[in-house]
Amino acid sequence: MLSIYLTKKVIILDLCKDLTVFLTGQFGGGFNFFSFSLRSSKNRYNYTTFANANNKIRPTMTKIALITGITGQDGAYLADYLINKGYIVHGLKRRSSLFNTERIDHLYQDPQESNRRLILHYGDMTDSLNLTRIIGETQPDEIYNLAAMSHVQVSFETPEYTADANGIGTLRILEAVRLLGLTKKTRIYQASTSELYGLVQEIPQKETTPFYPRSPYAVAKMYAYWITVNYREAYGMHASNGILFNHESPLRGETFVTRKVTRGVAKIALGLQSALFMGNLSAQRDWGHAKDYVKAMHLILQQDKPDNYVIATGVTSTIRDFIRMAFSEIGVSIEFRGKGVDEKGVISSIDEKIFNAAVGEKHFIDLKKRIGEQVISIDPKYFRPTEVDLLVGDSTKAKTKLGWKPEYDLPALVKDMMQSDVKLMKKELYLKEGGF
Ligand code: NAP
Ligand code: F7E
Repeated sequence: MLSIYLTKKVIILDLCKDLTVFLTGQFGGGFNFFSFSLRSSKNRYNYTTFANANNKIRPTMTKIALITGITGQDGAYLADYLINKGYIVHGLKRRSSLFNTERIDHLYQDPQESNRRLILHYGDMTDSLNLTRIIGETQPDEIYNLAAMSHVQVSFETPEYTADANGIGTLRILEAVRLLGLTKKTRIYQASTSELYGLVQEIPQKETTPFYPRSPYAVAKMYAYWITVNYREAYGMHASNGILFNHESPLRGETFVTRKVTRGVAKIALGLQSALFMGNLSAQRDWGHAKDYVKAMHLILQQDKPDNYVIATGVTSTIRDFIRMAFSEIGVSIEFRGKGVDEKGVISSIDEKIFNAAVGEKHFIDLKKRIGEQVISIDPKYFRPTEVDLLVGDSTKAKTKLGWKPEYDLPALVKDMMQSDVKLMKKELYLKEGGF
């Protein structure tokens, strides 16, 4: 029986019990598109036809991506990016006692909605049966394996779990694709890391630099790196490693150093916190913006051949520098005095105009009283048993082969994070003042 539903954007034709056709389109301006999808009780096929102003028609099939770690920083930016490119995105999320989808809530669509672009599945990297079922059901064109226990220091406390989720978890994905007969269809992106370089053997680090991992996290990621290469070589799979250097954003987890600093500085500015306790301030990192880095992940899977790519800015700075830059974004100058565990950061001056514009006049008087006071201290509990002292990447290969170029430099990243955290902490202050 044929029934027709009209909504603002979609025409839905229920051809029979098992077959539905969705028609969507956008016309006008210089660019038109028309797409239709067929959904049977078992499968869904999506087709999109683009026509430009000259009416040259280029039909393309809507791609399906599966993102593990979709609730994390990178997963959220990548899901947004792919949905805007017309993908249907499936995401693996862990069951938790509280909602853990805050970073992707703006993309969420109820399961009852038709023609969904984002579909979430419960799962875990330690559960092969679950991963195999989800990959079988979703038949992805691209898998982005971003799920991991991603905190280096925590990996010293949970080494076995880290090896399982980060190392064997990657094997589970690769093997599921192979067993399901998807080796020719499904391309795989593995979230490899600059932590592989650890005790660096070369400066800057590039694709050919030998690895020397320095944490259970990095050792697990080393297994994941090589098993990805092995499946590529053994079974001809389109499986690639993105060796990404540190990338941050307003969505960065609160216990990574950059976010800890931007949140802390915003709280100190608003009088919500008096000081920040830090670990090794001399470590050097090559920090980029996560928004730029997820574009590289996508580009890597669009290449004819799978490969390994370093994604980095090529600029390295100390944690101390990052702290200075975060304070300076709100007009506060910090002077570091002393060495080792006795090092401290003291407010040396405040630019009233910059502070008032960034934070607000009403908070200036209180912070001004703190000039000369200590706001940064060292707590050795943040020192790691083995540290990665210096990372700086050479992403020439990505720039030349992928055409990848980051838009954000470090000052632009710090500005984005500080603006976001000042706004967030103002909300916190408002709630606190309201008695919550
Ligand atoms: P993140 O914010 O910590 O996100 C990690 C994601 O993995 C979260 O969605 C988390 O779920 C999920 N996850 C953790 N353990 C899992 C498990 N056992 N099963 C299923 N999901 C699990 O990390 P990120 O910064 O977005 O990084 C993404 C990936 O890139 C990670 O693999 C990381 O190791 C790697 N990487 C990151 C950087 C960087 O600088 N950000 C650099 C190089 C490589 P919950 O939300 O439930 O915790
Ligand atoms: O530490 C030092 C710390 O935790 C950076 C992950 O995304 O990037 C990340 O790993 C540096 C280290 O990131 C504190 O000792 C000082 O030298 O922000 P982090 P990470 O360890 O570099 C890589 C590329 C990944 O793959 C990982 O998944 O900062 N540091 N004081 C501190 N670090 C923290 N967390 N907290 C401090 O108080």
